[in-house]
Amino acid sequence: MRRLILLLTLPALACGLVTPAPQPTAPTAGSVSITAPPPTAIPASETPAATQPLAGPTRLPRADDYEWRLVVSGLERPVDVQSARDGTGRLFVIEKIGRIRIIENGNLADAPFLNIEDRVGEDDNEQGLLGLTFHPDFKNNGFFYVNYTKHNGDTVIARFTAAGNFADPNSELKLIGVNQPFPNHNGGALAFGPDGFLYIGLGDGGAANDPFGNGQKLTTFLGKILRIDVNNGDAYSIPAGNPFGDEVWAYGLRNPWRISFDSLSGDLWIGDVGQGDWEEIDFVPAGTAGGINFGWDRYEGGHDFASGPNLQNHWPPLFEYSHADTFGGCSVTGGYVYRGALPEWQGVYFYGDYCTGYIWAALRVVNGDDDTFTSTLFFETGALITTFGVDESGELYFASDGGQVYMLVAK
Ligand SMILES: [Ca+2]
Ligand SMILES: [Ca+2]
Repeated sequence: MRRLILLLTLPALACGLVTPAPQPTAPTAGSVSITAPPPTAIPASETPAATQPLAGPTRLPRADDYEWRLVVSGLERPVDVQSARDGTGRLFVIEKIGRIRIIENGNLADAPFLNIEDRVGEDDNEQGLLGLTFHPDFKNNGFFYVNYTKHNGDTVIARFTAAGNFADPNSELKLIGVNQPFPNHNGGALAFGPDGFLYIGLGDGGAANDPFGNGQKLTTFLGKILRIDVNNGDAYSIPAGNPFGDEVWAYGLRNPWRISFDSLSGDLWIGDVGQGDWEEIDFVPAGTAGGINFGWDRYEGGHDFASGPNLQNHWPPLFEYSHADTFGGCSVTGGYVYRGALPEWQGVYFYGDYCTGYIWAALRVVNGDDDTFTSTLFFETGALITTFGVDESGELYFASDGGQVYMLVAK
């Protein structure tokens, strides 16, 4: 049963212009000047009980007290930042051209962890090595998973095996291949859920207006989130609880550019890139059964898009923002729920926009089954935000298309 969610979306009330040093080289889309008004006053009428395991802060801190600190620069179009959660503290950054680089002790290692440039096609902006995640038992088995497009544009989901700071390109085991009708909307996100299954985000295949209706069509993997069991079967097996008896777990997505699970609650967060008007964040409470219809292309965000009868099973976005909004953007980058060392950020979901460099903080006030979510525009970075990431301590990062990785820190 889905929890009742009380949605309160505030306009941009608390915006901190936080300029990392050195400044990202990527141009800032738009010339919006944001001043920092007083801290957001979240209606804190509900005080979560101390026994609630998810209980966190009931209001956001002051943006001025935080900054995005440069960790490394010089990467070539980084698009994913991941931890192996193996106790080494390493961060792994994907370069779209087909490499994975290691950040260890704050330094970017010269030698790639993985180099598969020979098989990755990235002629189009949305093609390339696009997603990475590590097996929950990576420390013992060395398995990690990637999502990339081949030279012909088709998607591959594959497993590789690592040894130390190196993964043999010949260790590839292909799990799933997906034909791509157009160069764009390839998705890319990979994440292991609290159920131990691998979730795979795939876009609708591309062009515009979902010309083949892939989002709503259950006979294609395009426009879906797949769920597979990589611990059983030949390469993988279909989990018994999958709603349609195959790999498909959810549908109605346009281009889910980043999905993540809250490492404490197990809730699923999705950033689904819109077409011309609306960017959306979807939220699925832990334990929700598969078969969810996120609505594309009948809806873009919460708004009518393609003609046709209303979908009776539409799972609407938790948040959306408009391309027309001064404080909006044009391409959402889904992020993570913060579970690091700073108590004031516990349970806050961060997400951003590639075009404007804005970062929103979504506060969740826990109140039994009636949690309240409030999204507030919080940082103006000036960066082209391609992805967020968390390290094994739960600290938050983002990567810029200009080649940098930044970390959220208290000043
Ligand atoms: Ca495509
Ligand atoms: Ca949707």
